[in-house]
Amino acid sequence: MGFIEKIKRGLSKTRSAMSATFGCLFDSFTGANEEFYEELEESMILADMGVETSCKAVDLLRERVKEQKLRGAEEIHNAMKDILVEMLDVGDTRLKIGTKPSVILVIGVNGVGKTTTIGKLAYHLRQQGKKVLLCAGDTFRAAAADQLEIWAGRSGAEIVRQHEGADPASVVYDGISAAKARGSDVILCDTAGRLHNKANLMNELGKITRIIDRELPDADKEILLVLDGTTGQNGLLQAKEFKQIAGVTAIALTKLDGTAKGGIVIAVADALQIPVKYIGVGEQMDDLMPFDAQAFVDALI
Ligand SMILES: Nc1nc2c(ncn2[C@@H]2O[C@H](COP(=O)(O)OP(=O)(O)OP(=O)(O)O)[C@@H](O)[C@H]2O)c(=O)[nH]1
Ligand SMILES: [Mg+2]
Repeated sequence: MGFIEKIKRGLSKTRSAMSATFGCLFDSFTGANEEFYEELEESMILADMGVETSCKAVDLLRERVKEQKLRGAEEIHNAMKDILVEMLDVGDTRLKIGTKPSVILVIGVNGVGKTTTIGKLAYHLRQQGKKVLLCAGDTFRAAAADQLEIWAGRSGAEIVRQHEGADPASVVYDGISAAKARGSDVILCDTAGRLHNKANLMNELGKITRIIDRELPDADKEILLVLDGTTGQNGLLQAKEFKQIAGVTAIALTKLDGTAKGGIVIAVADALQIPVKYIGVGEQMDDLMPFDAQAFVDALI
């Protein structure tokens, strides 16, 4: 299956919801009047683009329609798509992992899909010929490292783990030493999502990033925040917290195959001004797609 087909299939729920609202609106288009703009904004909010982002998108459209004297449904439809693509363009969507090794620290709350995303990402990087090392920084429960180990086996990555309850920063330290010794290209660090409170989380992530900065001062680093696409605006709130706490550099939105509200991707990129670099559209190894704004908007609308 090609890239476009795959992304369309992964977003099929959002796609059909959007065609029922957004699509219908353009099908019955009689002119760019106030009612049209209001309904357009409503259909975006329904797709979870968020009130602020939807409002901004429609305002931009109004301006463009006026400036460029657009009239027909198709012209306006295309202008709307262009605006969404522009709003999604908030930075380079490729991972910055040029140094050997480079580090991707994967963070996010409980159950959003961190470990699965690491597994899929490891596979994706292995396909590009990279030597990948997984670091089991979620030491909260033994099963977390076991789950990561299964993904290491599937994707052809190596893994460094310790016992349950070990200090995550020390696992990361071990991971970095192993990567240096073995000549790994990329270290992918898993972390626990179930920390009791914000102070706790800040403390732990702080310790991990200090180790990374100390041991690999010149390496490329990404702090990849994983968000569950089905949690909608709540995910956006989480993201804002993590942005403050951890200095997020990239976002992966998961489980978009399970939601009709994929507009959350646009809300997240616009509200945080952090690029979405990957989207998850299933549980299989190849169900992680590098994010492409144009392909995403084409698949959505
Ligand atoms: N449908 C679908 N399911 C997904 C996707 N990504 C992850 N999942 C599922 O979501 C569930 C949780 O995934 P995990 O990777 O264990 O999540 P986690 O963030 O590591 O969870 P904790 O370690 O408990 O914090 C699993 O059942 C995954 O298979 C996706 O893109 N689509
Ligand atoms: Mg996990």
